[in-house]
Amino acid sequence: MPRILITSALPYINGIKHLGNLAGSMLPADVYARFQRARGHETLYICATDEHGTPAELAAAEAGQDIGEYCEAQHRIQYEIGRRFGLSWDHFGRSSSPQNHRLTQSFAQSLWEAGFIEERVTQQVFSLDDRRFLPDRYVIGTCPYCGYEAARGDQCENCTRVLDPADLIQPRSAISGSTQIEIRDSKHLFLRQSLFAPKLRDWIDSKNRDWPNLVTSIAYKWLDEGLQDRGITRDLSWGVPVNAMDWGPDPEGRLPDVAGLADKVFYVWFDAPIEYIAATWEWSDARALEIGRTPDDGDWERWWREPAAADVTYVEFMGKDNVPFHTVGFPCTLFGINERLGPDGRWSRRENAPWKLVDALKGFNWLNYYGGKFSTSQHRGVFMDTALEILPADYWRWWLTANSPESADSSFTWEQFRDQVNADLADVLGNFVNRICKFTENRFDGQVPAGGEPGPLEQRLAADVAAKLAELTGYLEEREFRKSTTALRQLWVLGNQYLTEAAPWTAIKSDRDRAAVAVRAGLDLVALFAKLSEPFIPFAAETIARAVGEPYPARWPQPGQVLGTLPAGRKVAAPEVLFRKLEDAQIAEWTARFGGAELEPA
Ligand code: B3M
Ligand code: ZN
Repeated sequence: MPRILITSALPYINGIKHLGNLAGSMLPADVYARFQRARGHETLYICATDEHGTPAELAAAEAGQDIGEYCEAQHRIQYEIGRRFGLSWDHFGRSSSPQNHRLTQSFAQSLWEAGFIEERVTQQVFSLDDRRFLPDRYVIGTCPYCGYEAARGDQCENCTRVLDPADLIQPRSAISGSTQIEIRDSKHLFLRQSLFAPKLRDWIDSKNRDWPNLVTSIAYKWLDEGLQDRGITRDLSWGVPVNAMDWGPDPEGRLPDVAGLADKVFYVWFDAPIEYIAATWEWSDARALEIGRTPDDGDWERWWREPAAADVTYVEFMGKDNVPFHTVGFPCTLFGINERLGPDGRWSRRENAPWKLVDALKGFNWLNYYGGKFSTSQHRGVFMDTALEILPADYWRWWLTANSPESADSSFTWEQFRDQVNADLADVLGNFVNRICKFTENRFDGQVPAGGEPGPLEQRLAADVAAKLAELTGYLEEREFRKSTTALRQLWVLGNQYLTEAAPWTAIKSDRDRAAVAVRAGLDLVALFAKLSEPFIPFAAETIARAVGEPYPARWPQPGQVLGTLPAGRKVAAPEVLFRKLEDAQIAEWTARFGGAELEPA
C-alpha cells in the first residue's frame, strides 16, 4: 500500500486567510487527506506558516510588534482557526523553525558545492533614513513614461510598464517616505536555473499526461519564455541567514565571499518550499517526545528520501499563482541536490540518497467574491475567522468543495451559497437522517429493528448505492472535488428516494416486518453517509455516526458494504437539527456586512 504525503501551499503569515485561499489549497488537501486515511493508507498532511519576506516585516512594524513575536502570535491564530475549520494537519509548522534554518542552509551549501549557485553583484536601493535596502516595490516615485506619481519600483500601476527603481523620478521609500536613497552594490547568490531547463522540460513532459492542464500549461509557459537564473538571497534581517562560513569550494575551486554575504538572508521563495520537508522534521521531533523516541533521529527522512520513501506518493495542493514556484523553482533546487551535471551536459544521480519530488500536483483557479477578487488588503470578501463567527465550518467546507475552482475560476455569492447549502445539507442530508432516526425513536424504541427480509427494493438500492460509491471513490482518488461532491449528493438523494418509496410509515400500519426492513436499510444508509461525508463535512459526519452508535472516523467502505451493516438492537438517537436552513433575513444581514451583488463587475 502506498503511503501518501500531502502538502498544501503554506499560508503567508501576515493575517488570516480568506475563503478563496482556503478553497484553493488547505481545504481540498484536507478532504483528500481524510479520504486517504479512511482508505487505510498511512497519510501525512503537512502545512506551515510562511513567515519570511518583507511583507511579514512590514506587517509586524505596522502592528508595532517585534517580528519574531508577531510571527509567533499570527502562527498561533492561523493554527487555531485551521483546527476550527477541521483541517486535519498532522503538523502545522513554521518556516522560521530551527529545522528549516538548518535544512535551507545545508541545501544551499550543497548547491554551491555542486556549482549551481553563483555570486553576483547587483545594484540595490538603499534608504539612508530607514537604514536598510528596499525591495523594488518598496521604492515609489514618478513614472518616467506616464507621469503617475505613485509608481512602484517594479511596475507602474497606471501604465503597467515594467520598471527598474533607477527609472523612477524623485524616488522615495515606501516605508518612511524618505527621499534619502541611493543605489548601492550588493553581493547576492543566484541559482543557475538556466542550466536546468532541458532537465526540467523532460520532467514536466513525463508528468504531462497525469497533471491537470492548468498546471502543465503554466510550467511550459515558464520554460518557453526561457528559464532565468534566480536571485535567492535578499538584504533583509528577518529570514534564514546565508551563513556561508563552512561552505567548501565549488567545482572551480571558488569559496563564497563570506563577508560580502554576511547580512543576507535567503529569499522567502527559496526557503518556503524547503519548509515542507523541514515541517516534516518538526512533526517528527514533536512526536518523538510524545512516543518516547529520541528526537532528531532522522525518522522523518523516510517520507522524503529515497530509497526509504520509494512507496510514498507525494501530492501538492495550491492556487495557480504558486504553480511556477512548485513546477520550476523548487524542482530546480531538488534536482541540484539530487544530481550532478557532467561537462558533457549529462545528468547523473549523486551518491547520497536523493530527495523526493512531487508526484501529483493539483492546482486551482481563483475563487472570486461576486466576480471580483477576494482581497486581504481591501478586506473584500469573507475571511476564515468571520466565516466561523456566522456559521459552522461544515457549511463552508461543503460549499467551497462543491464549487471548487478546478476547471475555471468560480464565484461566491450569498444567494448561491444559501440555495446550495439549504438544498444539499438541510433538505437532502439533514432531512434524511432526521426522518429515519426520528421514526426509529418513535416506532421502534430507538433501536435498529429485527425482522423481515430485504426485497427487490433493497436489492436495487444496494446496487445503485454501490455504483455511486464506486464513482465517488474514483473521483476522490483522482482529486476531482466538484465531481465527488456531486456523487455524494446523489447518494444522499438515493436515500431519500428509497425512504419515500419504501414508506415505512405506511408499511408499519399493516406489516411491521416490512417497515423494519425499510428502517434497517435507512439506518444502514445513515451509517454509510457518516463515513462517506467525513472528508467533506467532518463535524456533521461525527454527529451522524454517533446517532447510530458507529465509530468515528471510520474506514472507507467497499461497494459491497452498504446494507446489513448495523446490528439489530443497536441504539439510535436522532441528532439535534444537523443543518439549520439559512433564512433570507440572515442573507440580507450578511450581504449588508460583507457586500453583495452591487460588487458584481458591470
Ligand atoms: N506563501 C502563498 C502566498 O502567500 C505562499 C505559498 C508558499 S508555498 C511554499 O501567496
Ligand atoms: Zn506609468
